[in-house]
Amino acid sequence: MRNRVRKNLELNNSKKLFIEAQKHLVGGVNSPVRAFKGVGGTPIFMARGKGAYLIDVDGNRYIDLVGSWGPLILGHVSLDVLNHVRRILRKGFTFGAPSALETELAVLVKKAYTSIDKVRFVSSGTEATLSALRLARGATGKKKIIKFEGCYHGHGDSFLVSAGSGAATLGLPDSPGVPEELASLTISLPYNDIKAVEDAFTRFDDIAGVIVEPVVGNMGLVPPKPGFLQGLRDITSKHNAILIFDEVMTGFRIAYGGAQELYGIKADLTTLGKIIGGGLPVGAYGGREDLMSQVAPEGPIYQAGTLSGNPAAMAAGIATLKKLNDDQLYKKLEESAAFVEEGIKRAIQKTGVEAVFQRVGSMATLFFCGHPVENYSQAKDADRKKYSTFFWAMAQRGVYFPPSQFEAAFFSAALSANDLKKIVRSAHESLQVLQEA
Ligand code: KE4
Repeated sequence: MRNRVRKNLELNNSKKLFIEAQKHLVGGVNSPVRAFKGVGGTPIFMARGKGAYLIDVDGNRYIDLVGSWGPLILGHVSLDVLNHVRRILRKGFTFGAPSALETELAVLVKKAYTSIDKVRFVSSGTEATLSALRLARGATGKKKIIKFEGCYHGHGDSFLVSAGSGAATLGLPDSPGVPEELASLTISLPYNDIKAVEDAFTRFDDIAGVIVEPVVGNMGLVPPKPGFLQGLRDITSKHNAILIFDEVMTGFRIAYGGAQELYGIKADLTTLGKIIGGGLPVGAYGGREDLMSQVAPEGPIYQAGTLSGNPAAMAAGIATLKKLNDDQLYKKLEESAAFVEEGIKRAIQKTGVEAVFQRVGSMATLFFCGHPVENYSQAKDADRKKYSTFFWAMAQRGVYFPPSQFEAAFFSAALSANDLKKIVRSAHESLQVLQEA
């Protein structure tokens, strides 16, 4: 059965709204990736989400494989989440005072993450990672931080840093506005290169910590090579440095206990976001008691936030995690994503298009290159033009892939068997479009 293909995707209302938006909002968006620079064309304005689907302002319906970049693992407007948020909102939007909901969500997070003794909620993943970095520096009295090329930890100054000239050299600003003095405290290394980390610790004795996406989503989906994460654990323990697992994307995504459950490694600090807010603004950092107890008001390391622990966001997170705490749900997610992986790999073979499909759990990326991707320099070999053609061919067939080669696709528990078949069929047809181009 062939797909219904909307040859010229009708985007007139998106076009009009984008023209208007650009007069008032920087780039017409509130986050750069939404401007579709990665795939060209008009950014698609969405009108509503419903289960596994997005409906845009021109009435086009898509199977949603972005899920707001990760939070919507249950799909759009999950009734359990909606009803709980409604109940809580009726009692008040925000108090600027403690509420029992914050404790309730913290208990759920701690049950999933045995490495977390204490939690602090914030309002975004960026707040979580920059707070965790301040804590690592404050607790160790050291200044440098190791991150990995292609990993994204939000827009905190210390993370907008690219590698210096050679491995284990001091970082350079990746954005105007980031002072060189600060960038030079960040060492940016190739992901999956444990030798480069060993060299950095040999070369520098003031490394406060290592922050890593334990499974990378932000250069496209790149899994850790066997031994890489354990290597980071061993090296940071040996050198009294803090191991920070940035699980903003992987937390409750690749397993209920995230990468730490999947790979059996305990981080010293963990950052979370996305899913724990069920679609409302939340971030969190947490970890060892001896570290977290140094954060204000218990300790001297300062961090605060007006809407931290916001009742509605807590309610959305509580309802989401309660629903997720079900092995059958992760089993279904794994089966769905594996079905799509198998179908797309078959389509790659049949069409002969040069592409590799990489996946961990319900996160995946189709790279348009001829080799597996283990780090950022390999990811950059991918053909972005081909990705853009693929993206629009899929959109015409009603499947919404991430509008960037360097982002992960996310599968939700709301996807039906027919949705999965449609994704595979559309991918096959879209790869054929590339083959015939
Ligand atoms: P936020 O500040 O966007 O909530 O979280 C920052 C962040 C931190 N750590 C990881 C591993 C992340 O993936 C993110 C944010 N992810 C991007 C998607 N690649 C958010 C989408 C966007 O920037 O609009």
